Amino acid sequence: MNAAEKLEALAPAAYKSDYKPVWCPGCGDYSVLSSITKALASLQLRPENVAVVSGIGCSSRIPAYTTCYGFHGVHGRALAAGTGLKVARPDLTVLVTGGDGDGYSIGGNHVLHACRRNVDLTYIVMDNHVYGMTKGQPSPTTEPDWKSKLAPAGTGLREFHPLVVALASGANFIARAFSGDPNGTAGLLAEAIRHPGFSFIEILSPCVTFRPEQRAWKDLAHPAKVAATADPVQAARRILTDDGFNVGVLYKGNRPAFVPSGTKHPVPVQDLEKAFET
Ligand SMILES: Cc1ncc(C[n+]2csc(CCOP(=O)(O)OP(=O)(O)O)c2C)c(N)n1
Ligand code: SF4
Repeated sequence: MNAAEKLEALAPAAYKSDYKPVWCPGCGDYSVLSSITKALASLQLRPENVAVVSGIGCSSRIPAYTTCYGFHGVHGRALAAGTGLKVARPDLTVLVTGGDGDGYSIGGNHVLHACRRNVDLTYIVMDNHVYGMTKGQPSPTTEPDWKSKLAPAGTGLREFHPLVVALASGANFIARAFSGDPNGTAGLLAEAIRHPGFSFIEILSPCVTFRPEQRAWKDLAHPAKVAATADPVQAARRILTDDGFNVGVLYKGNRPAFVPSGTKHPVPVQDLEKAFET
């Protein structure tokens, strides 16, 4: 029996911290948290070998609710922190989590370059088409005719299409999930974590407080009818023409993950400490 086999098998509860989430009752993010813990348990990754990195927003609270290492950073900068961590500590499994505001507004430029760099990490966006934490402003994925206090006549602006942008920018794995299907989402997350390179998973996660009409997503979400493709042209056609509720792996590329040359991996902590002394 090797050392790993001697370790006790971990159930999803082992990845949940004692902090009680402060999300509104019915928020989709509860199910996403549950799916993350299920995915980690299915892969039997030890919590001390996983880091969950986020920015700011309701969805970005996730790191505190897990027993993994966590970093709750600055709005829109989660991918910068997560990419740096993975490059310095490639032995860790890195999950970067956040919302559509965090990722597609203030953090949009980081998304493009994280896709392009193709560092081996998993980016999980809980997309509710609104800024939940700051009380319901439109986000880049908000529909142009959605009326709110800040935009009483709607924004009139075309929505950002994250999956197409991710594909064009070089993400190596692209999936859409729905929080209302926690087991299906856990399976997609596990597949995303296992796949080498930058994996992008967009989870439709309703904000029941500012977008109560999103409760109807449970009737709209449906499994993708076709298997994942490794052909970016086919994936682009599919993603551009689907109804936005097509759930499953939509693209599974085979680009090798980026590994920086000339770096000793993992960098021993003593070496890092020495670098700070001089
Ligand atoms: C630099 C900076 N700008 C703006 C804010 C205010 N702010 C906090 S969360 C947030 C948006 C949150 O929306 P989203 O990322 O979609 O997450 P959700 O709350 O919907 O899960 C904004 C604008 C901030 N904290 N820091
Ligand atoms: S405001 Fe919306 S996103 Fe934030 S916790 Fe409440 S339901 Fe969830």
